[in-house]
Amino acid sequence: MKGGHNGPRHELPGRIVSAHGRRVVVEDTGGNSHACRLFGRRLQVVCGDRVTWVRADAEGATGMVVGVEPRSTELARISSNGTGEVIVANLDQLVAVVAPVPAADFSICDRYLAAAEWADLTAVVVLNKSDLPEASEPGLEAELATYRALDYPTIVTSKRSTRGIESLGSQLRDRVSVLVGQSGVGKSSLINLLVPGVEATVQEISRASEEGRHTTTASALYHLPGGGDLIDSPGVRDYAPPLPAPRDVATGFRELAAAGQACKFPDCRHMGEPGCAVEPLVRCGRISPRRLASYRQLLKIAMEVEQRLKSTGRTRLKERTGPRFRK
Ligand SMILES: Nc1nc2c(ncn2[C@@H]2O[C@H](COP(=O)(O)OP(=O)(O)O)[C@@H](O)[C@H]2O)c(=O)[nH]1
Ligand SMILES: [Mg+2]
Ligand SMILES: [Zn+2]
Repeated sequence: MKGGHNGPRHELPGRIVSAHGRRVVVEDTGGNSHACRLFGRRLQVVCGDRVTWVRADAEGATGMVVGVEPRSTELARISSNGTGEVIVANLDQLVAVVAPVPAADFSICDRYLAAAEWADLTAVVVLNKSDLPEASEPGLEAELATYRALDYPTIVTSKRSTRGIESLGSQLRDRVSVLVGQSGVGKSSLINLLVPGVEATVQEISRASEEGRHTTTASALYHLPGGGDLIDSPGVRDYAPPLPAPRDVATGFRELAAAGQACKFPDCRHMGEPGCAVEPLVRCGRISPRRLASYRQLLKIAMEVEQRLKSTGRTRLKERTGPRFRK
């Protein structure tokens, strides 16, 4: 008999521990994993989501996710078509990983940190591959010092020498954290050190293509032996978070949010307005010009988004002059 003898199929609580498109792995309350499909086209889940699922034989799966709980937090990005796309749900902490190779892109790091501010996540900066000779370039240390001065914990690590792995471990304890950063910086390698027994796929990259190839598209959640979870996210070439209104973009940058209190105009965008309190602090070295440049890049995107919203808003209004709006 279809449906078995228990009547309606029994809905069970679970958590998404791996997501690759519409193929997901659900962990049940006993810690067992189940390959699942998603029920219906509209259901979308990401790593960290709390879900309800049922046992069901589906193509290559033994379960079906039928519902998703409201999220406490989410980390998202703007996808190539300009819409927001959630990457990870129900996390507390973002760990931005940089390395000397591939060359550290601190503007991406700043974007992740801004995303963490907006999503109410604590944030940490990790410099991995400290064993490489390129790691001792003074420029790198100066950038780390900038983050430290902003009260972001910074941790220097190495997969080779295992330097910093213990302090990274204690920073992660009892929290749900996501590792983010350019492809090839060593996120999966760090997970393999921190979570004994797992084998996160480490991408072997040739020196010739140091940018790292974008091969992983799945994300996965691992349990830390001392408590807490760690989520490996696929590497990115570029990252931009969904942005607030232009006047609020500075809230993603701690030093600009603080300095902005003293600007002459309350809605100052720190773009050369008279009485701006930010620029003098940049000139005297109290605010990093590189951080200001990162802010201005995001501000530019936010302004473009606002422009687009305004123009589509107008079309929407026109479309709405249907019966409901006609006098
Ligand atoms: N020298 C050195 N190489 C590392 C370190 N961590 C990772 N790698 C190498 O960097 C490459 C990319 O690592 P992977 O963990 O896949 O990076 P991911 O793309 O951020 O997940 C691999 O060849 C790793 O062996 C490190 O601390 N030192
Ligand atoms: Mg990886
Ligand atoms: Zn200003």
